Amino acid sequence: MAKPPLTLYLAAPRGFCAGVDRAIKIVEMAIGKWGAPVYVRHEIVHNKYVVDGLREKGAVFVEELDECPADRPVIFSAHGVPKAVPAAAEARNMIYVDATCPLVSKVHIEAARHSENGLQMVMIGHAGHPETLGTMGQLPEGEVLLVETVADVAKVAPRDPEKLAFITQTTLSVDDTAGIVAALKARFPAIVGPHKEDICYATTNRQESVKAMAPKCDAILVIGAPNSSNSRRLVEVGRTAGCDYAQLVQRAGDIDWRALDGIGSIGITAGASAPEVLVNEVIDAFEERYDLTVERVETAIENVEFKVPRVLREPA
Ligand code: 0CH
Ligand code: SF4
Repeated sequence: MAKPPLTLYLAAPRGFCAGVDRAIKIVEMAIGKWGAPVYVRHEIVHNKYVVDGLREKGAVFVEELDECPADRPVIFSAHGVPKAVPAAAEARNMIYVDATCPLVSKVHIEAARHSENGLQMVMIGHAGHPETLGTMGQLPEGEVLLVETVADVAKVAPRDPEKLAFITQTTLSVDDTAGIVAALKARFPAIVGPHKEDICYATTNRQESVKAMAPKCDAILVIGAPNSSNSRRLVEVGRTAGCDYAQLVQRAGDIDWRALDGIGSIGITAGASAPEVLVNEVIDAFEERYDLTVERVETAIENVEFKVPRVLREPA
């Protein structure tokens, strides 16, 4: 029987960002240098395939530092950690490597600078997300107030409304965040912040390309994990931009083929922590069932690369 025709729109950029690539390489290098096991505090990036692959090579994933033995190296995930974590590792004389993305570290530095200038901070982010915990944990409790929505802005109770700054998680929805920033500026005209927000280039670009393809897609699949903030935002952006059926799938096996019955076009993208091998797996699954025409929807060209430390150093 002839396969039905299907146009597959492939978003570009998609998948791994520079921070994820660097974090994974750091774990691989650490295993190469120190042998197994190397401990990793939190999933190095939010992707089961990546984590399982590193586990096979000798990484042991834990949630908290006190689950690590003091005589094995530990790596901090790309999302960043509260200041107390490296301090505790030092107190235990542990070897540690910080795989926090440089763009997350940049927000940490920004927070410290605002605090030195006597400003209290409002962080726009998701409660409980490791990046939010890490960024808020750069400063003593009470110095960073969290807002998740426009409605939360009304509840912010700063020490001094004239001495406020805002910072954001790097993986938020660009449009939702713009709304929250506007509400903050309306309520606290003196608030200072970055030029726009701290959302990173990779998050912004992946959302742009989903926005561009959504109006012509009968369905969109975002390859990514349920705990991946940036991947989940891509699903929301797809829906908001006009594609009613946008779903997160971790792998081809998660695709609900029945729900896709009768479609003429599909959009495919991948979160910043999802490897390209999984994108190919999904495309192959469509190829088996449809007569595919693949069209790239390219809205930006990325050439960002972050240096991986050449030598992983032991603390002095
Ligand atoms: O999108 P989140 O932050 O949940 O993390 P991820 O899926 O592991 O992607 C990498 C981003 C890491 C920190 O910005
Ligand atoms: Fe860094 Fe952005 Fe990637 Fe996060 S999503 S690891 S901030 S480049």
